[in-house]
Amino acid sequence: MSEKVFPKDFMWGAATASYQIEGSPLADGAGPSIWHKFSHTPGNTYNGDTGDVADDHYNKYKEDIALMKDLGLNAYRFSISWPRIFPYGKGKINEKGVDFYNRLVDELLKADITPFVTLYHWDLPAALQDLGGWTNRDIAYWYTDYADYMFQRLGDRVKNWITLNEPWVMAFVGHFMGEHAPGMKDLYASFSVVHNQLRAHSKTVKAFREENIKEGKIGITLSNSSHDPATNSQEDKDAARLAHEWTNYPLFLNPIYKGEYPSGIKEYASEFLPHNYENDLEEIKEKIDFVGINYYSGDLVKADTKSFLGGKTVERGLPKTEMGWEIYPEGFYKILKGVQNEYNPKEVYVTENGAAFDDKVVNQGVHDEDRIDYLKKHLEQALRAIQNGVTLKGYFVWSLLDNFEWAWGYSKRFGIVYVDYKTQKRIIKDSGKWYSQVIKNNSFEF
Ligand code: LGS
Repeated sequence: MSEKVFPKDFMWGAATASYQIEGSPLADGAGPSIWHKFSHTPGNTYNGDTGDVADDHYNKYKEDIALMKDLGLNAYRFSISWPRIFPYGKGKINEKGVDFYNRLVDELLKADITPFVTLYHWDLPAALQDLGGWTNRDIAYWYTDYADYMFQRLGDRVKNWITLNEPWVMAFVGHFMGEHAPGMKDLYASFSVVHNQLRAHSKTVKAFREENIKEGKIGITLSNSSHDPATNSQEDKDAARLAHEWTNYPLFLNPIYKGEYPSGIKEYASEFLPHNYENDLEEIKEKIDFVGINYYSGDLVKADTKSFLGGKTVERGLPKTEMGWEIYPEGFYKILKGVQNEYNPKEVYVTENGAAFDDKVVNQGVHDEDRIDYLKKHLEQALRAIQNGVTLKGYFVWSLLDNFEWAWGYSKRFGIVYVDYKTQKRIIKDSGKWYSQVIKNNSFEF
């Protein structure tokens, strides 16, 4: 029995992001973000959905913190909307935007909930996109100035900081696939975005150290899928390794911890990286305090010379979530263990893990057994990782609330709390009640 128990002081949280939950994107002097413009452009999101109202968290934050308290969360990961603070991305400050996050942080601390702040979860000030956004080298300075300003304003109370959320998604889904803001389709742009995000991240870590925030920690959150070879053939193994190095934590952690891009990038992507990128690697190599891992799914990779990167996904008949993503909990273990083995970070946090299912309200409740099963199987693997030497210190379920799922709009629900978008009523799903017991017992066996 006792081996099912999580370490004492384990952080149990839930995660959200500004544009996905806040609503009121232009309130109180905020400037538009690239997601505001992107979602307001016809054809970009399911049903033309936008973040104009979302969960109205901008007005309901107190009620939402009361919910967190009810659930027993001891940590909460949220993001700051950069254009609420700097409506034009740099220069003029919008004090009312700072006020919102001041109130939010104070309310969290009053509820004994530890804030984990993501400085950037994809809502770039639109004014900076007009200057080239993440493809412009100067963004490393714009971003660091913004981040440093937040350290000064919130650093007395916020001790845990995440520089970037899923820089791979920003770079490739936003600049190569065109499915996210800013909607570009340019592989060369994607690689400058990778590189400039790394530069921005490291400059910000340096600025953070200079601020000398008492007990302050800083890290980065990376997206991951478990890419496993379909057979033991060298071709399949190579294809899976390339997919891993191009899309998962190595793309960012290799430069951060080792000062070089992974071999699969050097071999196949040097021509896409910005000219003279090598000159920045020394500066990018900068110690961080923790690694944030997001994990949802896995896929089986088969060599295929006709496909990009020489591999394609093949079906293995596993059950899928409402997103069509495979449920593959063992992959979670592999990712966590891989990070520890390769970089030996001081601390690891699971900054996102969760699933969308087709939730329905029945007799005023939401009986989402499938989500409970998903979470349980993934927590099992998280515990296994801890027992095998991974320095995992906390777990944040995605998400606290159903919310604006980017290009999918409101059609996909990831919350442990259901949101009725017509009335803005919140209903704790059965998975929320279950998670609350997990937190209380510090174990998923009860
Ligand atoms: O809402 C986003 C969640 C939902 O699923 C959140 O804002 C992001 O940080 C994060 O990307 N999120 C997410 N990612 C799952 C990606 C899994 C891709 C699997 C593809 C298989 C075909």
